[in-house]
Amino acid sequence: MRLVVVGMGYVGVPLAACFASVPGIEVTGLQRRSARSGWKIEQINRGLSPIGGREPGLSGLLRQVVADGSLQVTDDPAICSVADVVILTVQTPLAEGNEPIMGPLIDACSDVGSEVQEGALLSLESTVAPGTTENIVAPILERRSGMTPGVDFNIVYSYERVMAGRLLHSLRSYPRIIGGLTSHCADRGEELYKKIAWGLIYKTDCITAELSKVAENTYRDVNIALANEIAMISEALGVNFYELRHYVNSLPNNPDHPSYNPHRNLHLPGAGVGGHCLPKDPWLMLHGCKSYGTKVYDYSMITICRGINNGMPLKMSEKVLAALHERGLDVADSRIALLGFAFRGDIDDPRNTPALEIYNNLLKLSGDVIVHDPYIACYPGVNITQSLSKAIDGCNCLVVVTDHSIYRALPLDWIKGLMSTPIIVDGRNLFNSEKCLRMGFTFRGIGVPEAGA
Ligand code: SAJ
Repeated sequence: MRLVVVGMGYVGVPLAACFASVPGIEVTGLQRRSARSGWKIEQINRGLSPIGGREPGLSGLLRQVVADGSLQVTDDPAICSVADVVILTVQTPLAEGNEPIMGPLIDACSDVGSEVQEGALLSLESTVAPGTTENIVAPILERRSGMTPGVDFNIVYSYERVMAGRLLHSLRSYPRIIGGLTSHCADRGEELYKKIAWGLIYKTDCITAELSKVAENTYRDVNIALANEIAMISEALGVNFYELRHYVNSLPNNPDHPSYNPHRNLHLPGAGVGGHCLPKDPWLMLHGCKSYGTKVYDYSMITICRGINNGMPLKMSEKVLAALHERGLDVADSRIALLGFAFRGDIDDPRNTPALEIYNNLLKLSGDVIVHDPYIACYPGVNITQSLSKAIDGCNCLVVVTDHSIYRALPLDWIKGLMSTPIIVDGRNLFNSEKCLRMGFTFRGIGVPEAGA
């Protein structure tokens, strides 16, 4: 079988490597020589992963499949003309007004449509507004190929569920949802994904699969917003949110009998919600409803929750100002150090990171802000270092933005010895507030009542 994966990103790379490790499957990665990602072509063809951070098993698998010739990457779409399967994993970012930017997907569909061969299977894995496969992707493929989708070739929508930090594990073990343009298409999709997915495979239609994907992430975004709101209320009432969360989530949850178990899963509040999924997918859901819905629905909660999560970076900046003020310090004369720039702990992905807004807010006020991140060495316009002592040395306020594991183990006396004034603002509940107070720190934390409150 000849299989092409379009887009060598967080989804395409592990996917290509997994399929390439299956005997009898020859994989070609298709990557445009764009300024941002063109370098990945040579990087992967040297057997090196373009994905940083901790990704168990990925580097070894990639090295192996490139070495044995099962995987190579090209920038030439003509490879699709001899492909039995083409999987599209291109990004679908949002524009300013939270409308999807369809250019990359449309270009990829046009390239593939011109080359696709009769009988091929095309799978779209990118997260899209519900309705995109049938209303945008299929018509482009039909126009460019001159063939009838679902008859002359097959189309499925099967969304990726890869989690940064555990890309291979999630790709292989999580259940796979396959939406077919026709039931035959769905059957072809099942045959394909059974070769790499050990989990359950569910078959449905395209719109149900598309909506399931964005609903999956909207559920998480809304739950994080709930945690953030209850954390603010906890602070106002002098309650430690994390103690409260322990009690709320203590309700039993027996997966064998969920129907009569009052399951609760309060998520975690924090410095903000970043990444390429949660800030985007709720808007894709709403765009699909608006564009392809057969009736108007005046949704509100999802957009309000997006607003709550987007408001957390400002809450962090406010806590920094309050903590400095408590020590009689003027932010304009203060040096501030942020711990963490990646959008999530132990990865190197800075996309939509809340750290950028916190950095820019504080830089406007203090003029002296430095960021530490163990996985990110540079970022345009950001004063970033990978030396912890350089970041902390002489600073007046230490701000925890990302829950990288290495921060949990930092000795508080070492931190205090380096700082000019011992102030910690903790956006990820990494430090014990009572211990910090006992050691003479001024402490603020998301979901943590102020001392003496
Ligand atoms: N976050 C919170 N509180 C939480 C959980 C996350 O503030 O309780 C923040 C994180 O700090 C981060 C952002 O939200 O800034 C996103 O975190 P995430 O853990 O949701 O990570 P993502 O964006 O990589 O989400 C992906 C999603 N996977 C796919 O779309 C395939 C999501 O569906 C998964 O639930 C999530 O990984 C996961 O559980 O790892």
